[in-house]
Amino acid sequence: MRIERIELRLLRLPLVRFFETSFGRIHDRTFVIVNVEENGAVGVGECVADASPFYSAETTLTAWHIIADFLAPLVLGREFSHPREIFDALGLVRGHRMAKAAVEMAAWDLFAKELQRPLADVLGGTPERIGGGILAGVSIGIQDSIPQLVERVAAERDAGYRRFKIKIKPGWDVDAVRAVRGEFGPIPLMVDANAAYRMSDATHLAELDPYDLMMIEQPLDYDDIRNHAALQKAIRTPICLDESLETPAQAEEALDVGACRIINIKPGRVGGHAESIRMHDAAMARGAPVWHGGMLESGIGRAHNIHLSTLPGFTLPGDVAASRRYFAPDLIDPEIEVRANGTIDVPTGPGIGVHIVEDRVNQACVERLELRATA
Ligand code: OSB
Ligand code: MG
Repeated sequence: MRIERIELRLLRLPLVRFFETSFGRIHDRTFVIVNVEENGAVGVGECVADASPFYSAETTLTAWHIIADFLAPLVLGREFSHPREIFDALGLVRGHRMAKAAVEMAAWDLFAKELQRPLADVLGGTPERIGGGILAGVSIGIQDSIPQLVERVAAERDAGYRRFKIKIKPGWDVDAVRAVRGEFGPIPLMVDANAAYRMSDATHLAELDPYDLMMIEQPLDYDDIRNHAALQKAIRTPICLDESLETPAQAEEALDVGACRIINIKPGRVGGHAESIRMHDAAMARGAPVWHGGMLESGIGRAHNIHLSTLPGFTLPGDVAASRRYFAPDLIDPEIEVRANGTIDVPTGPGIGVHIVEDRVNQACVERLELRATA
């Protein structure tokens, strides 16, 4: 594989519904789509960085800058025998894993398309083992009132989802969980704090223990493994880390010191598919369950996530849901849908296996950049 041309497009798309976490409410997504090309074949990736550096230090515009000025020159015109070589080829650049992931994942799609094989196969996943469908869950943002939250959970349950994650923050936690448990009984339920608590909140967080949550995701700061280990000793609810785990080594450390019992993998956060596979393998070797996170991706990033979710360690339902929860219309046609049994079919065509509606991408595009290998 030799990438001859890279095209970056900066897109802006309104969300179907606002999304609120402990760090704020958003109404739209601004993100970068990366095309990598060889002999007319095109691979595509989506950068998960957000307009603001709140979930992570990277932003849409830092990713654009890093890809255009540093990553593209490291891959253009160079011969790779496999896309798993790409991440290491970008090693000169420190950090910026979201930018790296967008390029690396596009290269996996290109490679799988050239082989005429579904991406899941090339990643080492086994869609057959899971009946051709991955387990889909939903992430439900902070709402304006508890009755609105209950209404949202009911709507998602009726749409087929079998696992519900609700966002929490101080002032919107125990009461919200109690209300959802009271209304829906023993549904698979979990919470995500997006780093909104301090260690001094430990006794308050222990009040969640009686509600049998599958896990609490990222209760403390992104760079605080030590206190997550202390908190896990003080609460019964299993801790899952998201923001804290950017590298496979960080996941190993977190599991080994007891800072978490469950791992959330987002290829966008960790630097792409190869690093995700390494993190997945490290968790499996330690017997820790893994699930696939989401970053409000369009159908392009979503399709990548579905393929990666077919690896055997992804035993818990992910935040990988249907297109219609996010964008109307999505950038792909047909859209990704959830079945009544709460699963999402893995596309069977070459690469990510979804049809991208170029007109829609171009309509949402606010900036474009073309980069070529210097012959
Ligand atoms: O913490 O998992 C998170 C969205 C944006 C940034 C961070 C997170 C999320 C989600 C949404 O929870 C998951 C999704 O539905 O894509
Ligand atoms: Mg999270």
